[in-house]
Amino acid sequence: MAEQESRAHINAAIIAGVVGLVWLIGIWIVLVFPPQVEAAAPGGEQQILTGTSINLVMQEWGFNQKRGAPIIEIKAGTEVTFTVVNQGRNLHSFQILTPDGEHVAGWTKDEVIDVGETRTLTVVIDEPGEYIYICPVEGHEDKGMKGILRVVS
Ligand SMILES: [Cu+2]
Repeated sequence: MAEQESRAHINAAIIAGVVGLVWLIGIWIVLVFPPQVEAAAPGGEQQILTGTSINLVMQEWGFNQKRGAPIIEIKAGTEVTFTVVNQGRNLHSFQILTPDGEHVAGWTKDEVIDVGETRTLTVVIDEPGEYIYICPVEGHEDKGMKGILRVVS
């Protein structure tokens, strides 16, 4: 009788152990191979946004995608409005810089966009060239919140 009981306990412990192990393996798989909720574009090509009205969704750690950012192509001397929404869990911000890192437009890391907040930024860039846009919050650029802004004549 006592032997049967302890056997039942051992079986319960083994089942609990197996269930726990399956959970851990599942969590490990999700962490190591995160599901691609929003791929950059079908076929993995770099997405390109154009026009005078550019919509950007910020999240960890990218613009409009899980990691990285689309290429934005706008016309020199033309008014372009960026609508930026923070759909992440962290504070983010949005800034346009020259290739040398000089501020062109947007907000600093101290002028963060709250979670759930939407902001618009209207710019006219006269000088054609390859600019960048980033989230200037500490470390976010390195995590993927950085994209190319092409200004074409
Ligand atoms: Cu950010």
